[in-house]
Amino acid sequence: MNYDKLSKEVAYALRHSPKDYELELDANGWVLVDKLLESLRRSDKWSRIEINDLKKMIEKSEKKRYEIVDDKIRAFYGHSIPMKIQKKEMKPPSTLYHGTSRRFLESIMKNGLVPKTRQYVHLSEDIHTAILVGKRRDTDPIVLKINSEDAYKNGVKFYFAHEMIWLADAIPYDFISH
Ligand code: HQG
Repeated sequence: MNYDKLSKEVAYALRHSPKDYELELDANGWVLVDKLLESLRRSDKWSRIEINDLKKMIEKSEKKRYEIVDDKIRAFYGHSIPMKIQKKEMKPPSTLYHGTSRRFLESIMKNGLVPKTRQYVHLSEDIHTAILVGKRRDTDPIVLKINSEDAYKNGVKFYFAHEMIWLADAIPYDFISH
């Protein structure tokens, strides 16, 4: 089984187009694993898919994108559906990082970091992850340093996705350096 392809398809189902898969996410983004499997099986590609394939997909991935707990599965981050997924508001580490394309810098300096098509701005705890995120769009990305301690003190809300990824509604440029 091609787990990368499966992961991409699951991203569509759990982050972007649950309706196309006849799925309804709950307030925290969870769906029943059985419902997801049922829906994936309608496509020839995944006609024999089982829960163990989803578990292997999660295990083999270099990125922590999904979790299965009991009979449910969810994406940790990345949602673009209109219904905003509720994330746990939390005090962030004092510094976070965001890797992005150099060509976006001018606009970010003017408007701060905004979620664009997703529900939240995505931030990393470590520089290495930020570089990988930035490299998706720029061979030589820029890593922005977020003074999350000051931002938090000044009322910017942060949300926990998982140990390495934090989310925020928007980050004004006052709290960003590069
Ligand atoms: C940029 C992937 C101009 C922002 C990744 C980013 C991550 C602005 C792009 C996760 C801007 C949005 C999320 C402004 C923000 N002006 N550009 N004011 N504010 N931007 O893909 O953070 O592999 O929605 O810098 O690895 O790149 O799918 O966000 O470049 O973890 O699991 O607008 O998605 O994870 O792009 O990536 P995205 P992102 P997966």
